[in-house]
Amino acid sequence: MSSTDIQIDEKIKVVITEPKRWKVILLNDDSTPMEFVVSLLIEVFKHTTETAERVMVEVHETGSGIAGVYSFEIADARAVEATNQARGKGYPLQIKLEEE
Ligand code: TYC
Repeated sequence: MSSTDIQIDEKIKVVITEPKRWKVILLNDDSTPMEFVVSLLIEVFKHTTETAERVMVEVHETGSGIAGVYSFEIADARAVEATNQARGKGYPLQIKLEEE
């Protein structure tokens, strides 16, 4: 090493964290039709008829239920799509996102 060379002693710390996951939660109301909620769960949240009916009944009986758990981008996009479809039909369905 000549007198002008410099030596760099560098340590790089790599920190990997799991991306956060978000629950899409359906809230109960008195007027959104049960069949419509089931169809949203199938079409937007990719449920089977059986699991869609189970989630819908859970929301109807307890006040809320989880439609799915996703990255923020997917949770937000599905919640917006479901809300838009409900508003398009004049239903008051409420959907919220909650960090897992
Ligand atoms: N409670 C509604 C009814 O009796 C059905 C319903 C289920 C509404 C789930 C909203 O997120 C909901 N028609």
